[in-house]
Amino acid sequence: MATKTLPKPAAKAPETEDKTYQGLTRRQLIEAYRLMFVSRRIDDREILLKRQQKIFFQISGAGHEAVLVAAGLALKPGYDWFFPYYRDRALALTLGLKPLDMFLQAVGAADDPSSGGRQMPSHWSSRQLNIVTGSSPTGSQFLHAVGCADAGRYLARHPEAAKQASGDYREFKDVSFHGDEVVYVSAGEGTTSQGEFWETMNVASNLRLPVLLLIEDNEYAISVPCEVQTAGGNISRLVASFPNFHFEECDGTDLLESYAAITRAVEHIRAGKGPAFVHAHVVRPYSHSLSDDERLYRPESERKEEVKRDPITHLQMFLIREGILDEKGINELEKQADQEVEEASDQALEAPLPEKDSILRFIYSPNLDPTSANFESAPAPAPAPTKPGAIVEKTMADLINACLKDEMHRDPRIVVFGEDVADCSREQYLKEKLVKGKGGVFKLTAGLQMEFGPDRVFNTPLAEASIVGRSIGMAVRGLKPVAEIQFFDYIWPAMHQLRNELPLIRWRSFNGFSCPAVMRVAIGGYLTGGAIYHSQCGESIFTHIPGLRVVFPSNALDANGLLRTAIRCDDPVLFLEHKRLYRETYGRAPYPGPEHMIPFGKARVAREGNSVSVITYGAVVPRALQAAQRAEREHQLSVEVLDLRTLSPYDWEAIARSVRKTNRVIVAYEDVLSWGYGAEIAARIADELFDELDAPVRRVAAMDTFCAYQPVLEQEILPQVDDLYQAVVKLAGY
Ligand SMILES: Cc1ncc(C[n+]2csc(CCOP(=O)(O)OP(=O)(O)O)c2C)c(N)n1
Repeated sequence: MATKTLPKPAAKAPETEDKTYQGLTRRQLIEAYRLMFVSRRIDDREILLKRQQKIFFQISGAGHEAVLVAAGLALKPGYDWFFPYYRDRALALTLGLKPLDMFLQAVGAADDPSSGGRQMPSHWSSRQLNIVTGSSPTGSQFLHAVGCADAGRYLARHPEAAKQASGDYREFKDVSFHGDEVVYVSAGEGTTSQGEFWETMNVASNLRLPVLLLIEDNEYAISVPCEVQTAGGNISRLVASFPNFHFEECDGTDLLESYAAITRAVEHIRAGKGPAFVHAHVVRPYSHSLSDDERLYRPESERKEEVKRDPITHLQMFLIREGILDEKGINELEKQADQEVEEASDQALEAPLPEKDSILRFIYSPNLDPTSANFESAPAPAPAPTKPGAIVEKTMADLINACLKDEMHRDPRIVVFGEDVADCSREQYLKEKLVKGKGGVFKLTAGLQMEFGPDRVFNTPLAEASIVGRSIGMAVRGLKPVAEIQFFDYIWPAMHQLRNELPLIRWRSFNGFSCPAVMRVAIGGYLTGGAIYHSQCGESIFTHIPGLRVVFPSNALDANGLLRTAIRCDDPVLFLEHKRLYRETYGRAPYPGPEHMIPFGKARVAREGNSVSVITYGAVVPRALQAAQRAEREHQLSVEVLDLRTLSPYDWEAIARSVRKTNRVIVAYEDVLSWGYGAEIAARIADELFDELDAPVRRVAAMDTFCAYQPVLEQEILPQVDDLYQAVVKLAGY
């Protein structure tokens, strides 16, 4: 808590000096009042600055101060973990952020400690205080809190995982845990309408996670009142049947009532009994934000009623009534606070702005470059232990599984989870040898639970957002989640987490936090019957996101080496595994040993040639190779096939080298033609290699429709060997 020279409590008889109120001393109450008052004054000052156009956005914490100071007093900064939302100014102050920190963010200064001028005001972040960088979407923070709590529990059970290690991401991830820490997460009552809230309640309840959910209910979500958001108009009534929770509903404008409620909640959590839910009724005296005018939807009478419930007036009257501060003391305190706020705001207005050349900093790890030679390690095939002397060719599925196994032995921070990834959730069946175990719908994780136990390999509820959201919380905390999305076709419920959270954590916190999680995703078609919802590609949607590495191997050896790089690197990775390639005869390879790594951004020349280049990846690679053979056989054409292997980053040097050699190029991909991954590559070739071209850049891809069930239709829709062959021959003759 911030220390200040506070006005002394008013003189009282000695026995009342020691009196406490719900456990808070008179001195603490004065400090609480000061923090609430400073919080309000920062809002007032920001509003002024916004009107003077010296800052560019304002959202206030007005009316929420009491419950937030109470939460700050009941919890421990730098020990507990915090996933606050934009109204939590008074909490952030109580935990130790300074008014200057807040104004620096409001003006967008280079020294804004939360984001280096990148985020709007009220998006708190502090590595030192364990306040984890927040975003603007409502509710996505809930699942991060779950993941953070998962990680705390895991670390308490596996303390060896916290050890520093060199040579991979662990070198740059300090891990701390205490065993009884609380993970705080908050939101407004409107945000409880989000699915991610319910996913959070479900998991936190079921796993008895140490999460404190604070719902700050000011009855409005911008202009939408709570009875429209919430069936029955009261969220406490709806959630009451979740098991293992401790529930509190309190007047969040009353500091003491709030403190008592939160203290009881925290006791429940620290005792390991499960999560807690505190529903605090607060007020919102300043409209939703400065972009909103609540007079448009709230009558004067309602707003006047609300004024009577102002938490600051409430506490001020209490302090006077109890003889804790007299009017003089209040005036002195407020004067000091005003001065502090004014000085901080003046200082921030003078602060240097971020340099324009800093824009690209911290999109990726500044410490570990996965395109570097550090991530290059040749395969060292070894005879399989079961068949001494014999080098056995393995499928892509085998070698992904082998990589997971080897890496889990090497790094105790790795946890593997998703839908159906465990061998068997009802462990006794495995122990009694009643079942063999499943290990993934494609069996990629088979045997991992049996080898590493259910703490490290487990099934999750059928909820993709929560798989990615929990991964984020775990990775922020220092674990290495290697989660699975069962089918690319069902990645969309997690899109918010994948687009607005996972790849942004480092950039938006100016390297305060990082999130090097790996998401393995089964992708693609050519399945004969896969149809619309088991055949999708869509990689370009993800390569369009800065901060995310996107990998798409075409064969077993590459899958093994690239997955190892993905796991050891310090950035978030989307690892796309083509279902059709999992068990193909094409691209099998011997087990390459436990150290094989391939750097990102290094393409592979799958076939040398000098007539036409086919730039491709994934399941189109074997098809392009077949087309190339036929073109050679029938037309004596020498076709080069370049397998990109990673899509973001991609190997521009290799593309340029190939185009300079052949002067004719096709970009081929399985996804629909228009707006696909090849559009960017084709555009860049046209832009930077125009003088090298003897023919237009061509694309071969799927038809601009969905993948149909009937094989005759599927065959027509997806790009086939014949399409590639025809395109090669035509382009060669151009
Ligand atoms: C996912 C998402 N949808 C919409 C918005 C726009 N928005 C910002 S705040 C807000 C209302 C939130 O209301 P509530 O959760 O009750 O919190 P309050 O602002 O009232 O404290 C909305 C709709 C957003 N930020 N994120």
